Amino acid sequence: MKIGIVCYPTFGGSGVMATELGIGLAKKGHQIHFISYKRPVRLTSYYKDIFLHEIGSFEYPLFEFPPYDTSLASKIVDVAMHEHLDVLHVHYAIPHAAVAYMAKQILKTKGIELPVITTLHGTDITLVGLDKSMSSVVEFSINQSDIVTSVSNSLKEGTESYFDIKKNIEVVYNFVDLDRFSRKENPELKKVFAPNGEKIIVHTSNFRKVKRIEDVIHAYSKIKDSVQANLLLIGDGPERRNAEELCRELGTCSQIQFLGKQDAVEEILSIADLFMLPSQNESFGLAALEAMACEVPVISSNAGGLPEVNIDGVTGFTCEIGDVDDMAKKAIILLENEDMLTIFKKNAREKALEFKKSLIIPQYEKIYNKAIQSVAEESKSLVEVTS
Ligand code: GMT
Repeated sequence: MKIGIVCYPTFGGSGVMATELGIGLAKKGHQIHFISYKRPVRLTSYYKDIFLHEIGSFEYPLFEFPPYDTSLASKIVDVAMHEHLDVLHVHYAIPHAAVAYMAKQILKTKGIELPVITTLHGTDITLVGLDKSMSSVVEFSINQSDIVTSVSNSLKEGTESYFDIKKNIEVVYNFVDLDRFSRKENPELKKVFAPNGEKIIVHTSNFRKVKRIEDVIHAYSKIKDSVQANLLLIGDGPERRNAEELCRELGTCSQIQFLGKQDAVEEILSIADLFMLPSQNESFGLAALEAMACEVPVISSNAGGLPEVNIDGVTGFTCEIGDVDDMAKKAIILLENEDMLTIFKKNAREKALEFKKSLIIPQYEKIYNKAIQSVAEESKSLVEVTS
């Protein structure tokens, strides 16, 4: 199949998933056309069946905001026509689902039927999509997609309760590359971050408010009173400065390292004992899954789809949002009990196996075939009615 994939190119989960999906599909013999405003960060190698079409930014003195939507729609039309796309898969509803609808209508006038699949990732529904300034377009464009998927049951239920959805939303979980994300012991690296045999706690995110980084730091400052542990914070974003301030206030700076954005996250996860993700909202929690694949138990909030990934009392613990006392208490129980920690590490990897790439990619292939078939049948019946 010739598959167009529209995504954000950044470190965020939706871009990471879209890129990994494209790479996985290309390895299975499909031709992939990424349409994005930059090279996706996870697209680091050359693949003969992967093509990148960058959306340019159109500057003109009249435009306070360059018209991304119009440039993207034109690009989709161009790629669909000239590369003969069989299907278009857009990741993150805003504005991609609406733009895909526009491109589909333009292509129709040229006699081309392009099936469109929209994958909802989380904040496009739970945060940005719910804003009154966006919601009518989000609802309309979800209903206009040929097939809609969401990355967890929780996100599906949320979308159906927030909007008037006429489509069946299919749940296709996020996936992880279990070869890349597997524990590879590295005593030398461990020594760098834990020179006195301290436990290592890790958090990775885009440091947005929704991640509640302050809860990681508050919980850590309680944990360290009972257990010798250091905290590694991976990623960057708007909340980093506040997080740094908080460490200074709490006097924990010497045991907390801000590592910034990292490409080889799996190397750091491989030396970790515990992962923390106390988010206010999390449709799935890809970062938690990647940690679990590296045998790292997770202390998370119970927001959104997190309980579908992190099983309370098995792969880690899920706590009420903001309950840093409970998070610290559960972390201490785990870190102080070697036998329990070993079992949870094993359980975490075992649970991650349910989200392996080779199980999830065929689900998308099936969805593409279904969309292609139903669009073909629709246009056939339209021809029969009009002739
Ligand atoms: O987590 C973010 O803020 C980034 C965001 C994105 O779309 O890039 O992540 C969302 O999509 C990921 C991939 O499907 C999910 O694993 C994250 O849970 C989800 N984030 C939220 O719902 C906050």
